[in-house]
Amino acid sequence: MIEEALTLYLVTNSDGMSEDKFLETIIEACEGGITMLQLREKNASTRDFYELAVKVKEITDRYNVPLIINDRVDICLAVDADGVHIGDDELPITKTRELIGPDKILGVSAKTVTRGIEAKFDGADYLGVGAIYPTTTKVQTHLTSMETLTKIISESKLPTVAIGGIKEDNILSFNNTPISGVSIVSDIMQADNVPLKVSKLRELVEEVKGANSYDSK
Ligand code: TZP
Repeated sequence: MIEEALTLYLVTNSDGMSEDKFLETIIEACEGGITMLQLREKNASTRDFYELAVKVKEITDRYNVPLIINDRVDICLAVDADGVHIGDDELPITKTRELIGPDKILGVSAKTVTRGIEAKFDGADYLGVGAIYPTTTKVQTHLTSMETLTKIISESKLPTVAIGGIKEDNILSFNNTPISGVSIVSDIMQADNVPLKVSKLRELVEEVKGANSYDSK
């Protein structure tokens, strides 16, 4: 299930968007074929984050798209989201797993092989690795090479999404890397035609996953 859900994973950014436009973009992304959605609100108050998460969950439930909450275990539990994604500065992985229970999805950001192995051992379901390419989305990150990405996947043996600067025109660069999918913010959130963009991205990432599974046989 997680392997399919990671295929085209939208991470949201509502900066500079009205709420209506934001929700409309999410509806269009679901219609276009995203396979999972992470609600990422770095600057919202707890109440605003919660209220937005309730609205987003109504949409993702309608389209059967799993909803992951960035960082906030409390919001994940409050809206009964499908899971939570944590970075380095959040609660420890084992504590997060303890709080969310065995059934919710736990994603962890990893930039090193050590962190990837730790995440596997401590109960993560998947890894997010990046930024692979330079990104214009506001994040504190540095670049991770394709070589490190490949090593993290082979050593941790966890399903892994690549993130950071991934766009329609560079997805095929993952053709020899056994990723389970890609996480994308701006190429989807800022697209002029969101459903069309998502369906093109989905086609490309399915091609990459198909090529990689063929290679590994
Ligand atoms: N973590 C590493 S890079 C990144 C996050 C959340 C942002 C990726 O955004 P974009 O617009 O897809 O480059």
